[in-house]
Amino acid sequence: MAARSEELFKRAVKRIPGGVNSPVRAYGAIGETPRFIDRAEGCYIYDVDGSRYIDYIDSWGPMILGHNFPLIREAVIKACEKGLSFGCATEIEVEMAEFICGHIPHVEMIRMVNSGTEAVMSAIRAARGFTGRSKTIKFAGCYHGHSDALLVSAGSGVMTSGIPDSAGVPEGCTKDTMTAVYNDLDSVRKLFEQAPGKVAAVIVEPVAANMGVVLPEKGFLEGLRELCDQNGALLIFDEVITGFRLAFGGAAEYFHVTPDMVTYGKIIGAGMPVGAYGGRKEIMEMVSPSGPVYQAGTLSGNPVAMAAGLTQLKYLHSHPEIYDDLEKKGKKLYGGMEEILKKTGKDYQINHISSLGSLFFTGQKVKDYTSAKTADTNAFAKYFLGMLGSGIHLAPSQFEAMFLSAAHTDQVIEETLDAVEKYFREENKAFRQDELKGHADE
Ligand code: HOZ
Repeated sequence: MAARSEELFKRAVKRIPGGVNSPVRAYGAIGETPRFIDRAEGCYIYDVDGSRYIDYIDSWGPMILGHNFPLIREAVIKACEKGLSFGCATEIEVEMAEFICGHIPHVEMIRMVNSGTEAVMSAIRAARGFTGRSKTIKFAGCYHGHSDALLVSAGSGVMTSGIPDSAGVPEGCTKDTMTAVYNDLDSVRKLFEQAPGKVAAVIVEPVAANMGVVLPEKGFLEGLRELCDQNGALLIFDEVITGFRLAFGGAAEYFHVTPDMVTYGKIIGAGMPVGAYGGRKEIMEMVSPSGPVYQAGTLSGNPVAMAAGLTQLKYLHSHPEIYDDLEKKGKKLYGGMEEILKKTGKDYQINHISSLGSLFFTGQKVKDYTSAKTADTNAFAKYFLGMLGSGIHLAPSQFEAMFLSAAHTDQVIEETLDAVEKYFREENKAFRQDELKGHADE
């Protein structure tokens, strides 16, 4: 069934570490061959063996309008006709910055980079430059890309890699990173007390989506805002996943909490390799060449990527109904999954908000890294394969999110729910049969 993918994977492992260019793609947590993708359209993705799947990865977030959205494709083709990269200033970079700053009140200035990793790394450097302090507080299970200082108790692929933190990161690089517990303000307070006057910034995924989806409890983000103000530290929202997805103004708008700085990733490139960091003018003016914090990049603000990203942002801004639609679709999908779990007697957890959701194979409420880790990853792997067999393409890890797009129709969501129900009914049957067999063997 996946002969061509298998063949490609055999070739890939000989030349690419683990056969992939980003670990989570390798299906390591699933024990299967990754499907190699040929193309995608709307809510569907097609592999090289000709199988079609309903896609819930959405390129890890940016495909809010669905894959290969015609307007974005046309903008990219038009931009390509003028040349792919100049390494010089362009008009579209100015338009992009003006558009974002004109519509997101807490972003007064913004700098384009090429990925979320780069955005976060640079934002923290700017925060350090601005405050003259060196320490950062992050949260266990939050993932902010793979820069040295932030690969501490990280989420995403690190959670399934079997190693607590990455090799190759010298102690010196992480000595200024302090780790707090998500949804636990006391843990943050204690860290501030341990290092008075030394914390430059608190960085948080306002909705954690790299240990599975974990929602901020009431008062958590507001409490972080207060603690940062009391301690003279900056609050950075990593909105690589939530930016322009939960609301046009991201989680900051959704929860009415204003960060000092924000980081964006792939979403602002509509899937092209883009990231950005921005915030208050006085902070951003610290960045070179207007200030002493150095940060640079030949491909930053690349005209093709800007054309894709700006087209998506403009479309989202002029179609605010998309956000209500995503809320409704989220309720239908994740609410439907909750009903199925109740019916089939499964005590699993579904965390969800708007288009983002996760099914955790645990009976415990998932509110932080420790509770997320109680999930049964073998049960997830079985479920993943069952869903793949029914034509549903999920992220191949218990600790990643499901992403809905505007292209997922009600009918497609119903098909997905049918597949979920079928899986759990069959799994219950198999379980009962094993039980009966167990008794017969006694
Ligand atoms: N959790 C990552 C996205 N935020 C998964 C994608 C990747 O690392 O390739």
